[in-house]
Amino acid sequence: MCWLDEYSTRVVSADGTNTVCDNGWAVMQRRIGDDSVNFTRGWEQYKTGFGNLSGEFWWGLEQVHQLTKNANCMLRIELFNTSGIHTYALYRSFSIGPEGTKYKLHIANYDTSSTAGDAMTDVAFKPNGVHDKMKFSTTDSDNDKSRTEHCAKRRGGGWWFNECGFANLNGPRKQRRAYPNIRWAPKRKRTANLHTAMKIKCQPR
Ligand SMILES: [Ca+2]
Repeated sequence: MCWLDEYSTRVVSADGTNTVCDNGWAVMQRRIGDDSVNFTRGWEQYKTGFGNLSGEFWWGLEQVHQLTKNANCMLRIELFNTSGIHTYALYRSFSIGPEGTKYKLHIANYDTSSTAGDAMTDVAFKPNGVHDKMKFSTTDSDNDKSRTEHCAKRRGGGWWFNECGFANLNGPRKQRRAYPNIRWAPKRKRTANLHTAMKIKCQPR
């Protein structure tokens, strides 16, 4: 564990909350496959964070907003799937808006050398290949684009759901056949994942 300031010239967050740093990357989400933490939670918990920094955790939407609001940031997603394969997806542009926007996601510039495929910004698979500009939804706050579904309630977890979408890294580990719920499905190709991490690196503008 370390203070983000050691690695970044940007402020940590309004209340100074710290998170894990991994070679200069601030870890905003981590699941290590031990099922120790339930990721299906309400808005306040996703806002402020939950879990255990030495194991599975969600840092908090407010902290991520504070970190990314005045900086140029990248998001690196790391996956370890049920086939035993490690992959990653790098987005060279990442930030989230304030709570008033429901922590609206801004994600772009997928690095094509990434190995996991693009499950967040692929316009060839509109709408659900695109999570950019989506609002965050939780079981008690439906801000997704589906008029018929409450994606967070139906699929579990909390995410920037579309209708509902190709990615849901906070979904429950328990898999239904149709929807592996720790989900990363570029080009509709579903993978079920055991371990995940979401890491941010920022530079001042
Ligand atoms: Ca809905």
